[in-house]
Amino acid sequence: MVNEFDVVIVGAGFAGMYMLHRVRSLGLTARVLEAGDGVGGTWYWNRYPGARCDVESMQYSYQFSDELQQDWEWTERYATQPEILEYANHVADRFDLRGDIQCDTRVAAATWDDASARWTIRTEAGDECRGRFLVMATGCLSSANIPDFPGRDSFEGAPYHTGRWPHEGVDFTGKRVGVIGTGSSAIQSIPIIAEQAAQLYVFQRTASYSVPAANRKLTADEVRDVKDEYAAFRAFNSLMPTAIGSKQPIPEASALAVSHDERERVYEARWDEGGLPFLGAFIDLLFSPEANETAAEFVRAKIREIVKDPKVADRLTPKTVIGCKRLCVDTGYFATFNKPTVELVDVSSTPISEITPHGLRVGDREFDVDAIVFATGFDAMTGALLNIDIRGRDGQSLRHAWEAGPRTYLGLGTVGFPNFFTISGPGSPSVLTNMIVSIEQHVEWIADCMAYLRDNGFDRIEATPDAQDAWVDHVNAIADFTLFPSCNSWYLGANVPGKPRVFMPYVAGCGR
Ligand code: N01
Repeated sequence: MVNEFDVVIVGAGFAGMYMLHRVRSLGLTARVLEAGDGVGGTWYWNRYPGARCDVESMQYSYQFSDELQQDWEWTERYATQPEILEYANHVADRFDLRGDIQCDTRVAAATWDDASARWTIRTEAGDECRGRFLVMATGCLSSANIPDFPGRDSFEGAPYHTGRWPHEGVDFTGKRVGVIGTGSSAIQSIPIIAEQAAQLYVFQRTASYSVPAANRKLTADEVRDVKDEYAAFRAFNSLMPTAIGSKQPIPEASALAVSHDERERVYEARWDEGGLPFLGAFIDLLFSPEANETAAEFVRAKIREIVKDPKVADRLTPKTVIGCKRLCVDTGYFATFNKPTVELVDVSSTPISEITPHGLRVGDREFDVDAIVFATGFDAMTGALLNIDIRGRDGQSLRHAWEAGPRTYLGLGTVGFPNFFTISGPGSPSVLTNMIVSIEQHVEWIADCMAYLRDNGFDRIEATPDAQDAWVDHVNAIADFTLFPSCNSWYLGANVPGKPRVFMPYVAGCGR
C-alpha cells in the first residue's frame, strides 16, 4: 500500500519545516522525509566546535509568526549551533510539525508519472510514497565534500567532516590534529580545536579573508528594542540585497570617491562592528577591482598586525578579491597562529599527496596525527539534489538535464519536471542572503502557487523553456557584472573536481 499525499517534502530544515506548516494551512496533506534523526537541517549536521551563524540571531530567524519571534529569546548576537538547533526543535513542537515528519529516511529516487500527475518517491530503505507535488528542501550546503585523497581510507586515527560531526562531540585534549581547509567551518573551529590539541596542523590551499564576529551576549534592552519594532526592523533589513541589516549607514559612495582617511575610518568602524556587513562599506566593493582592493588591503594589514611571524602572516594573507569567496567571520582565528602548538602548512603548490595510516604526507614531509578534520566544504547547491535519481517527464533525469550545470526558472522549478519545486535552488539568491528570509520567500511563493493551481482547476505546473533560458541568461549576466566569477569558489562549483563551472546563486539579492 503506497502512502498518498498532496505534497512530499524532502528535508526537515528551516525550509522543509516552514513548507510543511504552510501547506497544512492550505488544507493539503503532506509528508516530510528527513535523512537525519531530527529536524534542523544544516544545524542538525554541522556540530563542529565553534559552529555558529554568521547572520545575527535577531535576523536569522523566521518572521512568519510574530508570536514566535516575540516569544523566542536569543542569548547571543550570533547564535551557536546548539541554540539554533533548539530553536528548530521549538518550532517543530510549537507548530506541531513532528507528526508529518518521517526521520531516518533518505530519499533515493523520485519519478514523475504524467498520466496520473503524481510523483513517486522511493527511499533508500525501499519504501514508496506518492505526492502531487514534490518540494526539495534539501539545503544548499548539505552534501559533504571529502576530496578523494590517495589513501584516504587507510587512516587509522579518527576522521571527521565538519558537516557530519558526531552528536556526542569530540574531545581533542592532548591530541595531534590535522585540519584540512581554511573556509568558514575551519575558521570557526580552528581556534577552539587549538585550545585543546597538543599539536594542530592546518593544511591551507587558499588563504581566506575573515573579519571579526565581535560576538557578545545580547542585552535585555537591545532585544526589547528590536521586539518592540520587529516588523520595522525586518523591513529595514530587507532594504539590503542580502536582507542582512547592520547598524552601519546604508552605503551610497564608491570606495574610490572618498579620501584614504575617510575610507580607513569607514572600514575601521565596520571592522569594529564585526560581521558580514563589512562588505557593505561602499557600493562598489563587489563590482570594481580597484574599490575591492582598498577593502582587501585593509584586511591584509589587519592580518599582518595580528600574526606575529611575518612569514606565517604572509601565508595567511589572501591575494584575491575580497568577498569573491564567502567572507568568513571569526573569533580569534588569525591570533591562533601565534600559538607555538599551531602550524600552518601551505598546500597550495605542493598538495597533500596522500593520507597514510598515521597521518598526512605533503611532499617529502609526513605529519603524524591522531585525528583529521576535513573542513573541505560541500558539493554546494546541486549536490543534494543530484544525489537523488530524479526523473521528470518522459523519464528524463535531472542529472542529465543539469549535466552542463543547473538550469532553473527563478531557482524554483526546472523544465521537464512538473510540480517539482526547489526551495532556494540554484539560480536563486539563497546563499548570498539571509537564508531564512530567502527560504520564507520561496516557501510562500510555492504555497501560493499550489493554492492557485487548486483554485483554478490545474493539476500541474512547469517552467517554459523560454522563461528558463531567459532567467539563466539573466543570472549569468548579473554575475558577470560583478567580481564573483573571478575566483575558484564553491558558488561556481570550482571546489568539486569535474563539477561544471557555472555561477549558481542569483547575485541581485532577495531584498524588497
Ligand atoms: O567549506 P569551504 P566550509 N586540498 O568550501 C579546502 C557556510 N558556512 O564548510 O579554497 C586542500 O568554504 C578549500 O580550499 P580552496 C558558508 O556559506 C557558514 O568552510 O578550495 N584543501 C577550503 O579552504 C561557507 O562558505 C557558516 O583552495 C582543500 C576548504 O577546504 C560554506 O558553508 C559556517 C581541498 C573548504 O572551504 C562552506 O564553508 C560554516 C583539497 N583537496 C560554513 N579541497 C556560518 O557561519 C577543499 N579544500 C553560517
